[in-house]
Amino acid sequence: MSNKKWDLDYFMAQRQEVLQAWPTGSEVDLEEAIAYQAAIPNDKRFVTRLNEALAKKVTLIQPRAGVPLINDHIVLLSHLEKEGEADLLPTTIDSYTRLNRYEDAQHGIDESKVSGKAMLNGFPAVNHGVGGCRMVTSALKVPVQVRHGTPDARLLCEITLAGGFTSFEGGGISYNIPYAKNAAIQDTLHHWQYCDRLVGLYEERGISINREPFGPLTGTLVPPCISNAVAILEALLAAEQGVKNITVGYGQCGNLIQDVASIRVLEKQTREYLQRFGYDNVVISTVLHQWMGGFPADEAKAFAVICWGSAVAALANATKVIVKSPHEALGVPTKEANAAGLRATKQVIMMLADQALVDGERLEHEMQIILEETACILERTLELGDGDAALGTVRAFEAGVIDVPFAPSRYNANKIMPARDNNGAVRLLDTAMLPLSDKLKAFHKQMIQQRAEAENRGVSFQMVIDDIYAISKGRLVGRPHA
Ligand code: 8ZB
Repeated sequence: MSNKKWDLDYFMAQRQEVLQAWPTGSEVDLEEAIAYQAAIPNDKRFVTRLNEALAKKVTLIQPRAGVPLINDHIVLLSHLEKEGEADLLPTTIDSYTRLNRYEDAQHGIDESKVSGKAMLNGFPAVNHGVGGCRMVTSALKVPVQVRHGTPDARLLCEITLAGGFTSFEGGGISYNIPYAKNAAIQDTLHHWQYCDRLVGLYEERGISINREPFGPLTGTLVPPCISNAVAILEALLAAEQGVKNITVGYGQCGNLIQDVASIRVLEKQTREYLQRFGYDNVVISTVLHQWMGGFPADEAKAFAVICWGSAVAALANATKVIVKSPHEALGVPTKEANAAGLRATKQVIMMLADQALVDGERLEHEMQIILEETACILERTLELGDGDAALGTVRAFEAGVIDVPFAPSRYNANKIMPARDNNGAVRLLDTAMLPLSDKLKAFHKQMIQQRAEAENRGVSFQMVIDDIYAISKGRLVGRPHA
């Protein structure tokens, strides 16, 4: 396992096998796909829209959405484009496809046709094949991204890029640890080197494709230093394979200062690490995910959570924001509810477009904390890999040097324990094997202790549980007897 650009021969040999995993793989002809991509107008490319947003310092809005049948999916995305005022569109892939269970996905398609109901929780792009994907991407004015959660996305990436999608989410860490129990990290890093090498091939031919590591990870009280470290590692791995346009992401935690600080240092530190390893011409943008944890079931309260996330995205000047719907507590939203979340978001974004958050001491301090914590984790990871980011990643997870809270993966230590401090910022109640400096460890301890005193209780696991449910119950910090 190493972070080295793959030889073309090595890639092509893998490719033979990958394309045989399902019959639609044979529809992919790389030369024809490159010609198809080259004919997509610039204003329908993801990278173009991101570059415009970066230049104008505005925040774009993007939903999640996917249904099993091609025509229904086009109707859905058209609705989000027109009624939701979406700047960027998604195609959310169903769970069977994410697990490479294409036969089960086919049953879901067939049953959806018979019943007239959506029998899959997303769009099965592999089964619909190159032609089906092109029907979707060509039907819309706005560029479309593949959003999923697939540990082995090699065939999905081949088919969707040939299918006219101009952005692809995921990475070997961020689509493994939160999504799989038994996928070894070296295996998923390898699968994602394939995807990044494929994107690199398109780039070599002048086709710009956006890549986006999945920032929020488990979406549950993930400390910024963990998600930022993972995003930066995935950026380094992608850049090595020839990726030129990366959107690094972060899931809103809930404290304004911490959230703005996280996005700012994420962008800065990603640039620094890319430069240090000699990846000079990579364009970096950022994405803020509106709250990824448990939502209130009440729609009015859900809108409030959505709007607060929108405010954070605007004040942090994130390049885009991924939008939730008022149905979040219930499941996959109707297209109307999805569009409503988008419009609420757009209103807040536009009202804050001309305002800047006053930079203050607290913001500077929070940025410094996250920068230092993330550097501790990344430097130790690189050391463990003898300077290699891929090998270091494998060893860092083995050692608990990178540890994602509440992850299902058995390749994750699951030893750290996050909890909110008295202002609702996510801190560490237990730093476990994280390689933080003594100063940083003392800071976390002090911040949690402060809260315990304010609540007249001892520091305990009960705080963690209270915090997990707090937002769905109408507050930020899980206070006792509240
Ligand atoms: C990790 C991402 C989870 C979020 C949403 C969930 C949740 C999943 C779909 C979808 C609209 C879909 N999500 N699948 N939203 N259409 N097919 O992703 O609700 O917010």
